[in-house]
Amino acid sequence: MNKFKYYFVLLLAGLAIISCSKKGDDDIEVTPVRDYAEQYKADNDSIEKYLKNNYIKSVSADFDITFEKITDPATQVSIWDQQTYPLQHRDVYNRDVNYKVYYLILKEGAGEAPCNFDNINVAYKGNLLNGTEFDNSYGLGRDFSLDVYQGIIDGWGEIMPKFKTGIRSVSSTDGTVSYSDYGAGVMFLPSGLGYYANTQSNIPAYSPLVFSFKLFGLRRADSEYTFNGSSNVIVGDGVPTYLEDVNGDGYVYDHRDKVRFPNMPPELIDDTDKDGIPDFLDFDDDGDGYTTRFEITKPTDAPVTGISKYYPFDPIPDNPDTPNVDESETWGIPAVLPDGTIDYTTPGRLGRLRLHVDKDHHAIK
Ligand SMILES: [Ca+2]
Ligand SMILES: [Ca+2]
Ligand SMILES: [Ca+2]
Ligand SMILES: [Ca+2]
Repeated sequence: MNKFKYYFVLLLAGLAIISCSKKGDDDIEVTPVRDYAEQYKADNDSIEKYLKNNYIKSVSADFDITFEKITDPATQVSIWDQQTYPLQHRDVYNRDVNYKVYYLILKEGAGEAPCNFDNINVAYKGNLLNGTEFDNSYGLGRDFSLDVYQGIIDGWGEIMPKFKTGIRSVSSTDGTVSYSDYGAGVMFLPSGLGYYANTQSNIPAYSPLVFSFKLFGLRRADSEYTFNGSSNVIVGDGVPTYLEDVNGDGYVYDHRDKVRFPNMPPELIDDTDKDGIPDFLDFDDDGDGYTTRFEITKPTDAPVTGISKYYPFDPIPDNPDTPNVDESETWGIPAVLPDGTIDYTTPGRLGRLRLHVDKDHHAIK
């Protein structure tokens, strides 16, 4: 059986808020879920103890890393103290807990960083703090969405954006895809950013998790969704989610989610028109009554040609496989200049890519 699929099903099951254990046929004991802040204290103690009592035994040329318990402190320097891969941490706000999540950068990566809703291709290995391996993709890249509302644990979306993808190449002889210079690291997740109270195969409830990983590739998400009567359907608005991260911190959050974010710090919110819907889920970011789709649609008289109905956000080069068609779109979405004229032609001009969040745009025109 496909092990990946199996775990994915388990990931999807991770939404229960109570854990039950069966005691006999008609006696079901319901245990209330533990307090997140208290559990975090315990998890952080365990993780820091792990970091101080284990050392990096080896890192292979392709960034397979092994840890082992320190048996000779004279020669084995703890993960905590070693300086080859200085221990990093990131502050994460989740369920009213201010987490400090530790991670190691083995290699940053030469490609692009995903945002925390993008789709990634990643090889990984998961261990408990006692060393037990609970999952392994055996060096193969697997596709995941970092979107927590599609079932993945919160910790992945918080740490993967600190890394960059690799450079993809396709073999001209057999079409094999390979990656070089990919990001590689290790994250040490408290259970509150993992499966928490939900027991998984080989993972007891309330387990901190250690993932070592290699970030190969990514596919950008465009996350706006509509409800079609029975479920949410992702349709996007033409602006990729990572470009809707207005404050540029690499992350977007749905601050309407009061379970995850009961008291969302304002500096984590990307909501241009402050209508309570974050830009990456808002069809009209600037609240001017014109949808983003409309605002980034090329007018028929625009001095641009190309394959798309919409302005691209990154220049699109000509496709060498279709020599008779010019698909290049080098200008991208225009900037509105202070005097009200529209500049289609200067790449990188300040204000570019921001037409859809500029509520004065239509007033100027
Ligand atoms: Ca979007
Ligand atoms: Ca942000
Ligand atoms: Ca909004
Ligand atoms: Ca608008």
